[in-house]
Formats: sequence, structure tokens, C-alpha cells
Amino acid sequence: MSTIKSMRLHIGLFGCTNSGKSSFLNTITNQKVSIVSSKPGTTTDPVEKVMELKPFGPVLFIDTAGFNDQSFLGKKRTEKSKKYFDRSDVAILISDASQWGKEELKLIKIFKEKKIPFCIVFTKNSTIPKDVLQTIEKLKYPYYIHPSIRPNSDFTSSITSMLKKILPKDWFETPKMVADFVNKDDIFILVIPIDKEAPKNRIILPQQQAIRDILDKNGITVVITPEQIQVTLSLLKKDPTLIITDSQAFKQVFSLVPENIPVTGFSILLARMKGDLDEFIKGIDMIPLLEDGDNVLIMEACSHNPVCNDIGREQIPSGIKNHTKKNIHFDVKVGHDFPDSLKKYRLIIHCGACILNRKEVLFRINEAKNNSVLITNYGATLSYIAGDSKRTLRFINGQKKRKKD
Ligand SMILES: Nc1nc2c(ncn2[C@@H]2O[C@H](COP(=O)(O)OP(=O)(O)OP(=O)(O)O)[C@@H](O)[C@H]2O)c(=O)[nH]1
Ligand code: SF4
Ligand SMILES: [Mg+2]
Repeated sequence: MSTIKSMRLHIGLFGCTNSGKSSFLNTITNQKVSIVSSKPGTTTDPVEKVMELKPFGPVLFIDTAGFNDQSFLGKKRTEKSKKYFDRSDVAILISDASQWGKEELKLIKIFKEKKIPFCIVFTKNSTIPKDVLQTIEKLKYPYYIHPSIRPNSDFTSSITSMLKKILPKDWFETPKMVADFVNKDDIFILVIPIDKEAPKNRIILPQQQAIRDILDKNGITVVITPEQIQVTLSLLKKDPTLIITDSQAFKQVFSLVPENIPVTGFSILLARMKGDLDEFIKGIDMIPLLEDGDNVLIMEACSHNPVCNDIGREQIPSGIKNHTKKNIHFDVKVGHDFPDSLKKYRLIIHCGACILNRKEVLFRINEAKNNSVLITNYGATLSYIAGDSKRTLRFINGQKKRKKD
């Protein structure tokens, strides 16, 4: 199973036009990924490239447009590149030392404000002015002087050792989807509806991840459709440790599974892994408080999934309206661009965010907090509409408490 993009370390390449960002990307990947030219403003839209980079495993490099492009289109490109700050786990500031100046300092200020660990790569073999070097050394910013634009192992190992220095210590301990719940021979039932909306001939990534986590810990996975719940429970000699269901099947699962057997959803586990489940739970408490005329933002991270399409546009709006009996207005926004203004909303309901990295999900949660808007996700909302959001959270809360004790 290849690592999904959202789980890779995201490394943003930022700097002025012509500083050598695209050359850096091509050098480190040893491929012609980005167009390089001596004309400033060559990279217009950010370019993403995945690669295996030891010891981090799979990473995603993001080559951005030059930060100092003041032309009309340049400003638009810069705006687009700025969105990548919120997706970058770490940043590399690429600079032609002879041009070092206020744009570089502006970028460093942004990295600090946004708490993005960063390092500096000086390109073009140009001499770094003494005062610049002194300041950088005094502030202990890791830097590397890139002697040539040809790939070589020294170059790669210098970059990786810089990245290792700046990466937060907990990066290598990214929470797993279910691994921390699993003991040897525990039984986990995964409920996956195979209806017309199910992707053809495959199961989706959160389901794959759950299976892999359970296998890693020598647990036992039983994968079934909702129609097989009763027969499966009757065939098992012991109760399953947990039933994990697709959000679409909450109602059916709640009605068929005895209360003593814990139930949760893939999207709840995904929220725990990538986001802040506690914030999403607070968001759920907002639903019964919604009033006539309130605006709710439905936020989907991508537009290609017909299941999410139906959940965001049909199931959740009609479920909430039926539940609250209020005339609530729903806006749907799709894609990587989170709206700049959230002021008009009382609640944000985010999709499962399977294509976003943890950094971006946390950024969105933070933006909601900064605008005093509560936020929750599809899974938590669907379990609420199905009548028992507390049940889907009970097991996770119990595990959390057990860990604390
Ligand atoms: N000698 C030398 N030239 C370099 C180096 N890095 C980049 N260049 C040259 O600098 C010019 C600009 O390089 P790019 O990699 O396109 O720069 P960029 O930062 O991506 O530029 P924009 O896309 O315009 O923002 C090209 O002519 C490169 O060949 C380097 O380390 N040494
Ligand atoms: S959960 Fe979000 S990111 Fe994942 S497929 Fe659905 S809309 Fe796309
Ligand atoms: Mg470029």
C-alpha cells in the first residue's frame, strides 16, 4: 500500500523569484519536475512532487511561485503560494545570498508566526554577506550553502540532516488510526457498505489504514457489509473489541449491535488521528442550538467523491433541518481554499479530510477558533443525526482515560 499524500511530510520551498527553488526541487528529486529558467516568475502554480526521503519515508515537496513578484499576476500567484504555508510541516527558504533582503526576512517572520520549522538553503554559490551570515548564525537558523545544482549524495544528506534538526520531535510518532487500541487477538469488525456509491473494486484509504493497523498489532479484522452484522455477531465466540463503521451505516449498526459492544466510525477515528476530536465534539453540541436563519458551512476538501457529495449536500442538511426543525442556510465550499471570512457562520461541518495532512486540518480548526465558530465533521454529525453520537465517542474517551490513569 503506497503512503497517501496526506500522510507524507510536507516540505514547502519558499523564496524570491529566480532564487533557485525549482532547481532545488529538480536536484533533490533528481528529476526534471519543475521548469527552470533565468526568467523571474517561471513557476506560476505551485508544483508538488512526492519522493522517498530517508529517514522520513515518503515526503511531498512543494515548489512555490516567487514571493516577491509584484506584477498583477505575480501578486495572484503569491497569494496562491501563501496558502501552502498552512500545509507545510516544514519550510525551506531558498535564497540567492547576493539578493538576501527584506523579502527573506518577511518569509522568516511568517514561518515564525505560523510556527513552521524552517531552514535556509543558499543557492548559486554566491558569497553570503558577512552581516547576513552573522545574524543567521546568531539566531541559530540551520543553513546550507548549495555548492552546485547537480544532484549528489552529500547534498541530499546535508538537507536531510537539516530537516531532522528542525522537525518537531513528535513527527515520527504521528498518531495511528486504531493501532493504540489493538491487543493481540482482539477482534475488530469493519462495516463497509458496498452500494452504488462505493468506489469500484476497492476499499477507501481509511479502511485500508485501519486493517493495516490491526494487522500490525496482531489483532483480527472481520470486514463485512451492514447486512452481515447479525450473522457475524452470532458466529463469533467472543464479543468484538470494537465495531468500526462507515458513517452511512450508523443507524443500521446502532439498531443491530447490542449496547455493550462499542461502536465508532472511520471518520471519527480519522478526526482523532488528524484533527482535534475534542473540538469536533464541542461542535456537535452546537447542532441543537442552531436557530432560524443561521448559516452553516459545509466544507469539503475535494470534489471527486460522489459519496461525500451526497453527504454534504443532502444527508447532513436534511438531517439537521429535520432534527432542529429550524430554517438553516447551508453553504457548501469545496477544495483546498478555506474561506478567508468565517464570521457569518455558526457552525462548520468539515468532511473526513482524508486528502488533507494533519497540519492543514489543525490550521482549519484554528481558523474556526480564531473566528469564534465551532467546527465538527461529517462522521460526528452523521452519528448525531443517527441518534447516538455519544456512543461513537464512548470507546475513544474510555481509551483516553485508561491511558491517563
Ligand atoms: N549557478 C547556479 N545557478 C542556479 C542555481 N540555482 C538556480 N540557478 C539558476 O537560476 C535561475 C533560476 O532558477 P529557478 O530554479 O528557475 O528559480 P526559481 O526560484 O524556481 O524561480 P521562479 O520560478 O521564477 O520563482 C536558472 O537560470 C537556474 O539555472 C545554483 O545553485 N547555481
Ligand atoms: S472526506 Fe473530504 S477529502 Fe475525503 S473524499 Fe470526501 S470530500 Fe474528499
Ligand atoms: Mg520556479
